[in-house]
Amino acid sequence: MSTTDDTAVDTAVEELDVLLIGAGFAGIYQLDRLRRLGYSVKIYEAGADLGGIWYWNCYPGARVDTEGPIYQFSRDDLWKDWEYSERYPDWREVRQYFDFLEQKLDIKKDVRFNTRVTGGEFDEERRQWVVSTSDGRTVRATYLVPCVGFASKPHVPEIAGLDSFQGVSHHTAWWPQEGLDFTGKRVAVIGTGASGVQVIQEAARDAADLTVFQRTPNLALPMHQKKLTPEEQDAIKAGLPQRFDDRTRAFAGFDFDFLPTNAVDLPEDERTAGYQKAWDYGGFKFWVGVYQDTLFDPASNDHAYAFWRDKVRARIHDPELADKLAPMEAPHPFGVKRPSLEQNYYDLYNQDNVHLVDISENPIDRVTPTGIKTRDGQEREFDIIVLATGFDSVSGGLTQLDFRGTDGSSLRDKWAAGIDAHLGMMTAGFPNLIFIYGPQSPSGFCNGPTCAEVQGEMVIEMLEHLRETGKTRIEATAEADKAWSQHIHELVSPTLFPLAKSWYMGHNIPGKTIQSLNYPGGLSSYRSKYAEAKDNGYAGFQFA
Ligand code: N01
Repeated sequence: MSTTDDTAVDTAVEELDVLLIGAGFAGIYQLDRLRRLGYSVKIYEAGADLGGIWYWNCYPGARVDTEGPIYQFSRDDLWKDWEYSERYPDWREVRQYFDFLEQKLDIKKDVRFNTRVTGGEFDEERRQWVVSTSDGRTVRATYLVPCVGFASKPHVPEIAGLDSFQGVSHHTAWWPQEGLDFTGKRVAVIGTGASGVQVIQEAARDAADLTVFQRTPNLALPMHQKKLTPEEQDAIKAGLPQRFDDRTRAFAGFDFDFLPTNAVDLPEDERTAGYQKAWDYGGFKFWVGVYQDTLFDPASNDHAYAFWRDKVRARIHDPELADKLAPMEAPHPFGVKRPSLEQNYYDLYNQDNVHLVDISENPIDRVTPTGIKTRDGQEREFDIIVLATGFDSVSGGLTQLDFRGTDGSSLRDKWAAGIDAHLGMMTAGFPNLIFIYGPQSPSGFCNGPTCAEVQGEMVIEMLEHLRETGKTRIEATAEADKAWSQHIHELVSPTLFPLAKSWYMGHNIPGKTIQSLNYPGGLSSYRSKYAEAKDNGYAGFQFA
């Protein structure tokens, strides 16, 4: 092709039925389904490969906190030919799964990589989103479906002097694709969320010296990681159809749910036996697979915390360290800030090369060219600073894009004082903009592949409904948005979630409105609410 032809192709305005943003689980699911249904559809993806979050989060130790077998699509032609080698696969193996998806589904031919969507406005006359990209492209699409996940806007806190550091510093979600070796280095990790715990486990093994800057202890749970034997793989395969079915109903999109019993109603030995069983199973079973009153009743929650604390403290030799990592008094109710899964997280603090700085008592004063200085005047020197400081979660991936609605104002401005989004899928003033994993949907409370399918099917049904009825415009009503927010408020109010400062409620971003960013009623209830709206002619949506 000649240079002239290339230019002609590059500057042409692409017109699509559906533009998807992001080539993670949700985007890939939509692309495959919509293509088969005859829609003209493409994914625009900022990264250079498939994987979404797994493209960006390639920090040492990055690993799925969901059991591998249910961290995949449930379609027969996909799961029958795939298996992860470990119970909880790492990022490399998840990337191999995306390569497998490519072989099976031929996705990449309809993905424009290295293309970051920057914003878009709705052209009312032509009923199209006019979307722009950072490389100056314009694309028109009748429907715009961001599949940007709940963690696509990394959060770097304002720490004085951060730019002056002369060593190497990366946020976990902007990790260099070529990797970074901790061997023999002096490493600092700021943050002890899921990313922090994972990177700390690697750095403790490889670094000459590791210092963890902890503001809030992570109430992490045992992963019970293992390599899967061929016999175990066979047994897993035999049980998968049932597990896929179960995951569409369980609270968090896993294949287990809360026990239908209140911890407070049980005699102590029975209650403890229940905790022990969940603990021995491993993973999130001790969280969203224990007693149903755990996240509601402070007395029940205290029992869970005490069980967790005693298990963890037994692994830490130094009592002062134990008080920091697993205090006698819970730092916040158990399970209302996301617990991580850990392998040797508490044991590693017994190593001589690992140090903990409690920045709730002794905050970071500033980063210097050679290290980190704390309020007490002490300066520690580092070669590498890892920012495991999280994300502007759930809504940030959308509000960082400059979407302009029918009155010209931005989604960011509309949601500045609080998010209202009917079914967590659409919001008034922004017709034909439909979110997957959006705020006020199960989003960060839902296993990714489960919601890519469950919510993905809802979007497809809506698009099919539009096509069948000859309509080309759908918009949530302002009343439905408000009613949905009210519903979420009523669901979250009796829980213990508002008692912790977490990204679930928007606490981690200075100035963000405090509200439940995820739908807190569980996936089953969410599906019922959607079905109710659908059965009532898509109540809360206007069509034209
Ligand atoms: O982020 P986080 P994350 N000064 O917000 C601290 C998913 N995920 O990237 O707790 C000092 O949880 C902050 O302290 P505090 C998963 O859903 C999944 O770890 O606010 N510290 C906290 O310790 C997860 O929940 C997987 O007091 C500051 C940490 O930084 C979500 O992504 C892997 C600070 C941030 O923790 C986010 O996890 C990784 C400041 N100014 C992530 N600001 C897998 O399943 C923040 N912190 C594989």
